[in-house]
Amino acid sequence: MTPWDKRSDTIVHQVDPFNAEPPCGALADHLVTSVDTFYSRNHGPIPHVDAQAWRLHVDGLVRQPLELSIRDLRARFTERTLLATLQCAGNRRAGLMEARDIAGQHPWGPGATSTAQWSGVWLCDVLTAAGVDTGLARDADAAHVAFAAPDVAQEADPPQAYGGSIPLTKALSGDVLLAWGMNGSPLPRLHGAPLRVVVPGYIGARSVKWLERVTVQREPSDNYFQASAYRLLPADHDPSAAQPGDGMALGAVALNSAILRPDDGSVLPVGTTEVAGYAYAGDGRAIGRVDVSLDGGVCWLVAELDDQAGRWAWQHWRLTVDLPPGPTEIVARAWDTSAATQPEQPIQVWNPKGYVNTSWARTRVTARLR
Ligand SMILES: Nc1nc2c(c(=O)[nH]1)N[C@H]1C(S)=C(S)[C@@H](COP(=O)(O)O)O[C@H]1N2
Ligand SMILES: [Mo]
Repeated sequence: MTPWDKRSDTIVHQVDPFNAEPPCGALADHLVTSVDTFYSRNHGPIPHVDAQAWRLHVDGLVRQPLELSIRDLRARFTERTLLATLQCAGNRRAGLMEARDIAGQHPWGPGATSTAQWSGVWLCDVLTAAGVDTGLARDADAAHVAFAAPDVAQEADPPQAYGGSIPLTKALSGDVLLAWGMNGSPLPRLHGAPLRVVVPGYIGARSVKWLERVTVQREPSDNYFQASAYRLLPADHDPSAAQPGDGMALGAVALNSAILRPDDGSVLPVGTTEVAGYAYAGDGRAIGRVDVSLDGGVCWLVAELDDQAGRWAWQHWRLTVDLPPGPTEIVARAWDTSAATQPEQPIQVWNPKGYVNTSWARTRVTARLR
């Protein structure tokens, strides 16, 4: 049995803390990922939260600190739904590891991303009720909203409960959800019940699960997962010697895509086969086009792209290609609406902690005559 009711073909990177992704074919075709397929990323043990006793604390630079039960949240604020893709910053790390070693990190494939229909209340409605300091709101770039959770990560230095932050501008922009529902059902414990943050367009790490406290403050969170982890270090930086604040904090997701079908290493008949995948542009941009090449990027074919199902969801794409006999590496690259595209090789974006592999999607297949 796969833990946490995940599908039987789940790729489990670690049982405790639980870290798992679906085989990539399971993500093909479906705009919304079912809960049993949705990836799971945890830095500590899954906490038991007593939903009756639980309260959300809203404090910091607010005029009216709040303490809200789920019932209060439901009664005081309008329920909203948000279709949003979550993507771990470690998605596709395995591709970086093939190019150069990365120590002590899970080799995530392209399945550390999934999409759900989330329900709950807008964070901005709750912050407005708390009366965010208007002076701050005018200078919102200089301020941050920190999220705190109870799960203690032993891997953190020093061991500490999980947390993170986002800029106040993002928090007030709308679309950041405090979610109690996932795909029309109550949010499962594994995915953050009773309440989690969903920060669409940002790396999954900011979508804090088992949320306990929201704090408006002048500085980003000093939590390990904001100040030390989820930072893009220069390629020559020794991660074991890194200090808090080194490198770039990751926030907005970068343009990315992956091939979900055929599986890497497939043996297929010579002739037509369908290539399918996802593309995701991240914060504030959309996918403009996806191209596929069978000859290492000399000639490109334009894939058929699904309509965008909302600002914050990935788009699936597909293309029927004609496979010649023998081995072929199929590559794909997405373009966003700012005409940015993906870099060719993983080594070009390699970094010591293995985040944000935005290089071309690749799958190697062999075609045989029937
Ligand atoms: N409290 C808490 N929230 C967390 C994490 C965690 O370990 N603890 N992991 C983060 C990371 S790195 C990701 S990618 C997403 C994964 O969400 P999921 O497990 O629901 O897929 O949750 C984020 N929120
Ligand atoms: Mo993540």
